Amino acid sequence: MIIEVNLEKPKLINEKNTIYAAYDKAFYVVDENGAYLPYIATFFNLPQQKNAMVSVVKVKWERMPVRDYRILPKDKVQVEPNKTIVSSKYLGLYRRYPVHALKIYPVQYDNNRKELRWIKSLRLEIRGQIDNSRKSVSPLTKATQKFTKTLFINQSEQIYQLPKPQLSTLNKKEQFANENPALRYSQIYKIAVNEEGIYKITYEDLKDAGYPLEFTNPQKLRLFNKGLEVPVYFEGAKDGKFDPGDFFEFWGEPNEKTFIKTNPEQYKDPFSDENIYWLVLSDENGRRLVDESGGLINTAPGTYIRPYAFRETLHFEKDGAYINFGHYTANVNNPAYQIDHWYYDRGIAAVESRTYEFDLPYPFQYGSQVFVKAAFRGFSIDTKMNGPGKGHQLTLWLNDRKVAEVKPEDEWKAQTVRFISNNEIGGLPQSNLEHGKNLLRIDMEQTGVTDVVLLNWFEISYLRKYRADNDYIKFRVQENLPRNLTPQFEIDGFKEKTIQVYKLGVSKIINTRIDVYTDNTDRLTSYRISFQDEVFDPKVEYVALTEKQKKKPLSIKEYKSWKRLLPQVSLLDKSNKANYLIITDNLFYVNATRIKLFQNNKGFQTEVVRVE
Ligand SMILES: [Ca+2]
Ligand SMILES: [Ca+2]
Repeated sequence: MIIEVNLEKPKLINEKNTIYAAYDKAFYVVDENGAYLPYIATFFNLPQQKNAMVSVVKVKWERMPVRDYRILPKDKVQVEPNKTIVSSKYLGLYRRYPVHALKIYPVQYDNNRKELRWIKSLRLEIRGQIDNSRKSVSPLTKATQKFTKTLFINQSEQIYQLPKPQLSTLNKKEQFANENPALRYSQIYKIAVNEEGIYKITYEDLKDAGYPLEFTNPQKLRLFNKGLEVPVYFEGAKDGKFDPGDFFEFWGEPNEKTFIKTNPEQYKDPFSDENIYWLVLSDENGRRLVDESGGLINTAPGTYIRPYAFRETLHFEKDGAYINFGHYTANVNNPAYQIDHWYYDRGIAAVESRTYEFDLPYPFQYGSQVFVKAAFRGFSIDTKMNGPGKGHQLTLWLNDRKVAEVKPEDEWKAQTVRFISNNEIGGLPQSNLEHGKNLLRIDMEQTGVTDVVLLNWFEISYLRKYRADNDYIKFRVQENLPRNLTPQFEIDGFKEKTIQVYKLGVSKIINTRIDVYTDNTDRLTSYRISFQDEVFDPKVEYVALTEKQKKKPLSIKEYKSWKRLLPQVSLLDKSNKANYLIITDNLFYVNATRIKLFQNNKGFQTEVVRVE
């Protein structure tokens, strides 16, 4: 492979009364005479996994006199005796492309003559041998072309990759166990959300975020979250172009329950509620929500059944006060993710009764199906409560119905977690719930001791009517429906008629019926959506909402590799080690790279990482 390099005259930077040569994106070395010189690093692709031979075929120098060039004292820095003007090294594989680094040292300084010479043009020959590789399948897709073009200096018809590795699925899984699969693709953008809902991303949204839509075949777009592909609903992808009017939708959730398996009180994520959905461009088609007909087909009596209520579980949690637990060593020694530090308030202290208001939508009126679960942590550490048969005391009430009670003899001690529920006792009556405002009350009656507890969160599980609240409802099929009948969902309560239904992870339901309906019991007149679906899996969830209730993400941003000059190096790559890590804002990046050079010269391998 022959490479022609043409270089511009280097910029001369005057700093602290010395001058040094500079190129954009250059790195720096110090030569054996102490001259501070730029070099350029780039990558090429060759079908071999060992170092290649690079030789200079032709070089044309230019010279200019420079006084006061930056010469560093040799005893203070690590010099690189470097007689060559080019060097190359095999770095490793990126995907299946062998990546070789090419370094060009285009500037030399002669301190006796006070003369700088620089390479104006250079012809290189790179020789390798064909290993076990093959040329990329041609023609390359636009996305791959764009990616190889940015990474390698090769012409695009000269890109080689290794054959697909013959790994078993298990091995492959092990190899990438901790890797974010989204980073294997190109055009990586991060969509941040912190609320549950249907998100709609339009042409304009992506254009505003700088997404290169003109190169994008929407069929090849894929969305990943926490290592798994998320199916999206796409409108306008058939023509292979992402143009105005096109959009996609997906079900988004906040980042939560990260530690709930090991620490059941940690419902929220202790570090961030922002969840990242990775939008990438792939060579393969992405997962899609399909259109599924929900037409009212079974109309004869005795063929369909209308479910009237489903089980809804709502989580209530407020970060009202941060509690340190500073004086209790067992808690101080726990890492932050093992113990929730955020509570409703600074605690409920005996003798006291405190009430917490919360909103519930449309409870069904009949039966005894209401279950409450609340997470508390003790706060007071009164030594009088250390003995046997002593502990915190509280009674939990829902709208003046007793849920459960903890007695001192239950020995709930000091600052430990306690879950309180009526799951074992039996459900409270549905008629005890109101649509809208409801009350959870905590009574603490213990006297003669200091008894303080903290409310972390509570959950109400109840039967809910199929009625939208604020033009939105997430629902599922009613429990224990007869299996020989087709469920016909009828959901009213909508103020607008632009109602759409999604079967989460599966489909968007079309051919639904939307009409104006007046409820027999409460005479509410509203828009109603009806559809039939043969699903009896009680875990399948649906969302029905109006167009206005679709959400927009917090942000859409291009993903920037932590190591921007070597984007092909994964964070988990073993070659990524450093003795000294500088984490900085973009603002200080240039100065930080100078510290990096200084530390490198002292023998510490140093990395600079920019925060976003
Ligand atoms: Ca289109
Ligand atoms: Ca909390």
